Amino acid sequence: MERKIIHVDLDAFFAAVEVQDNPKLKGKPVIVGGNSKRGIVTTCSYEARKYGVHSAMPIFMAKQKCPHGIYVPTRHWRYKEVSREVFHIFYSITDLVEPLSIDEAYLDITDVGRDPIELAYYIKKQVKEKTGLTLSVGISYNKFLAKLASDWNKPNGIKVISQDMIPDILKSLPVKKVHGIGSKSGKKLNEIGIFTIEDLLELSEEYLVSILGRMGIDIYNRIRGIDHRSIEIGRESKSFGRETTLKEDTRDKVYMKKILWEFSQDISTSLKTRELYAKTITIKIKEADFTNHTKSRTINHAIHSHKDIYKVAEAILKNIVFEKDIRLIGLSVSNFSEGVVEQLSFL
Ligand code: TTP
Ligand code: MG
Repeated sequence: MERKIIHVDLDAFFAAVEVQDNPKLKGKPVIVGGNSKRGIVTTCSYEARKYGVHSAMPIFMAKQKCPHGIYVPTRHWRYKEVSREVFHIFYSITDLVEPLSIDEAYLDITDVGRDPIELAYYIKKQVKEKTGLTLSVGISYNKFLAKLASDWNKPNGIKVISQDMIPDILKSLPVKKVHGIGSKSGKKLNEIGIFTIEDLLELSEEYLVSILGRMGIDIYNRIRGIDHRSIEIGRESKSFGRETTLKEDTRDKVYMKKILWEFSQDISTSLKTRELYAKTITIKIKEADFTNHTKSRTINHAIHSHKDIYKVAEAILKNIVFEKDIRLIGLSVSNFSEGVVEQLSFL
């Protein structure tokens, strides 16, 4: 039986909460961020987006583009609070909810027994009533297409993608719209003259695998409307990280530091999108003879920035004495807490 999947994503989430809590900001270009050392735009209202401001842009650049914008600091505890209210509404419809981030989720409504479009309007109405916020809803028969659909008419949109629209509706979209094609793969494809999904559809599965690796199989299927991934409930992991097998067995710590720097960056991004902070950092090492070792350090204040994670990782690495060459290195974080944790005083 065909599944019914909904993807929901709140519009300009942090900025919309700021406007909701301070109605004077309504209709104004509101830019959230700027209270952190990095001075990066976290998100901004759609009014600010008209000036070319977007997430991850340095604040100084946003100020050049939109000098009359209203710049407000982030209030994570508040976004978390509003997010909980919104997810409460999702869970009132079905238990099959997969949270993707603080403002985004998949719902499998196959067995809910209600018309998906009617349900989409119901969700919008409930969210508006309880929180004052708007969101965009994508409806389809798999995850890939549902997520693509929610992005279609943002903000405050509803979009259905049904089987009979595939593949035509996808053809003109740029390749980076395909879940699984990141900026690196996108660039690779562009370099060989593949820009749109229509171009991608011309390629054989083998060829896609030859340029994108195993992910090529998923991409080949997704653009043909095939995506069997199920909704993963309660997936909230207790730890996450990255590891890699080294090009050759080595004891070169300078090389390893470079890898840990890169891993710290990815892990920091994952923590930030999940609104999490970690207290325990672990390095995993596999020796040339395949023996595994782990070394952890638990610190007394939770962290999530790239540099903080790297600093701890570097300190752990410094204390490791290699008796053999190693073939794999990994970095992971665990012992999570939500929101900003007050730094413990050592005094
Ligand atoms: P998004 O859903 O990506 O963005 P958004 O809700 O602000 O806007 P859109 O209408 O396009 O959905 O992210 C949700 C929230 O996550 C966002 O309000 C702020 C936060 N966020 C970051 O902290 N860093 C980021 O780089 C991004 C993209 C979002
Ligand atoms: Mg959003």
